[in-house]
Amino acid sequence: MGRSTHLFLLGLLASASPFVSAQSYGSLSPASPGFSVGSGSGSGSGSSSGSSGSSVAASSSQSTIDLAAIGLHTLAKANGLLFFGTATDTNLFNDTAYMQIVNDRNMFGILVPENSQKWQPTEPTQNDFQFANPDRVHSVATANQQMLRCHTLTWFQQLPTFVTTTAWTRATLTAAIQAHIANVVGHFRGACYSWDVVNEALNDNGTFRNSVFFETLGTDFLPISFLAAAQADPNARLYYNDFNIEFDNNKTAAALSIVKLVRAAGGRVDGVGFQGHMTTGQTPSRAAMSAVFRKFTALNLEVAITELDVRQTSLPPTPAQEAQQATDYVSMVGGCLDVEGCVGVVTWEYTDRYSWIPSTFPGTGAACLFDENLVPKPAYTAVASVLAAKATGVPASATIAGIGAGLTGFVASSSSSSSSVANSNNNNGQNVGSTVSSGSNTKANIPAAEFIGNFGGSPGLIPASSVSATSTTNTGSGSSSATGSSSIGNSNGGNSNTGDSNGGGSYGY
Ligand code: 9MR
Repeated sequence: MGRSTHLFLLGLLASASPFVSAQSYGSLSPASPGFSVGSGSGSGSGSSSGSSGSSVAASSSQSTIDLAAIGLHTLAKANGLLFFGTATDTNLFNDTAYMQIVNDRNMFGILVPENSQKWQPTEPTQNDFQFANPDRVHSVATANQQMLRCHTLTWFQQLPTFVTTTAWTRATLTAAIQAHIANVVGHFRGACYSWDVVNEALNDNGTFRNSVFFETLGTDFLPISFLAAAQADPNARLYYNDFNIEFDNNKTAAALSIVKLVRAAGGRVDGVGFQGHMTTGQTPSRAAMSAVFRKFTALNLEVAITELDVRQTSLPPTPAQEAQQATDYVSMVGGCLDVEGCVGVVTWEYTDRYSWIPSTFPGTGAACLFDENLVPKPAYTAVASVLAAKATGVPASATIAGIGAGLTGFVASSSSSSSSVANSNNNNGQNVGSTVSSGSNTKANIPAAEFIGNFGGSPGLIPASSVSATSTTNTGSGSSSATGSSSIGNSNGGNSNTGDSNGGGSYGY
């Protein structure tokens, strides 16, 4: 029996309400053809356009499903995943349209500070710790009842000058790592679902990267870091996180060796993060991806996709390129869905407006699920669709019109002009305004009851029963992450400097 999907769906049935309350975003609506997904129960369902704040009635056994309204996190939860999330940071918090989507826990159930928890911003000079910015990210997550993935501790980039210039000995660098981790992890104790303890320790050929850590300590910097993190927060899941380990190559094998190495030294590693910085047309198949994940879960590890984006190699993308991107996103997310022990997916910014890709790889980009106008792309619909299909158990027999081959799980039919009315309430007590989605909608047959009620509860909290059987000793730890029970305050200045002063690093992906 896979995950807790069936129990979860039973729970949804039990809490069913007569309405599917949908929300949407102004920027999502008319400009996103094929976006809303309605059921085969007839065009009347949910088509009362223009009535502000109304709900979409489930008038028969099936109802209109708006994949934007349901949101990726809610769909992921329906599959037994713990989260679908995004990176974000304080330098973007004054973009209200952008934040409206970040703040939607149906869309994103976990946030990751894109830069502000890194070593340079948190300890710019030795023993001087600065937490105002990451505290603000945590406060936003707490207010939204979202979890927090914490990122990152021992990494060769975004280091303060004192780390890169001090003439370290083994003893002094060990002490510096331990002090950094004790303070940073200690500050966020109880707030983090997981920590990326060591990030990107490997070269692409699988050898160790020549960082100040490796040069001074050899591989000992790995167990030193994991032991310090375990001591500072016994309940946070501790991850090794890297890119280009998705292809089952030497680097993949080296990542597995890192887990064994740390454990042999008495350290605790709970998970491996697959960053998932992919390129269109160069992404493993869903089956290949799940096979790689299983190599890790076989070691009693959880895995997650931690920084997903799929970049286009030429811009602007053609419809064919967008279809390829949709397929690639589905390979990644589907690969996770197919593996018990893959706990969730995080995108590295959800919109092209703020993606790191174009400045690092000029001429490439358009890598996110939403474009720079915050309009969801075919890749969004594809990911939402594959999550919906898996959750409902609809036979994987059809493709979604307009998105391309490779998407299964729906009985697709096109409808020319149906529109869905979005509710003005995001089920978190927050008024998010009402919009009307219209245009050429893709239709799908989705049993309504399996989604009804999914808006209730606390998607940002981790029920102990949802924690994968393959994860290690920390069951239930995440439940404290969204409750705001830690000592982290909410009063920070408006400083928008996330410490992102070291960008455009010298390594490639
Ligand atoms: O997205 C981050 C970007 O804003 C920073 O300039 C960059 C600095 O190196 O780091 C980016 O995030 C990286 C993440 O922390 C680790 N994996 C690779 C990500 C993209 O470079």
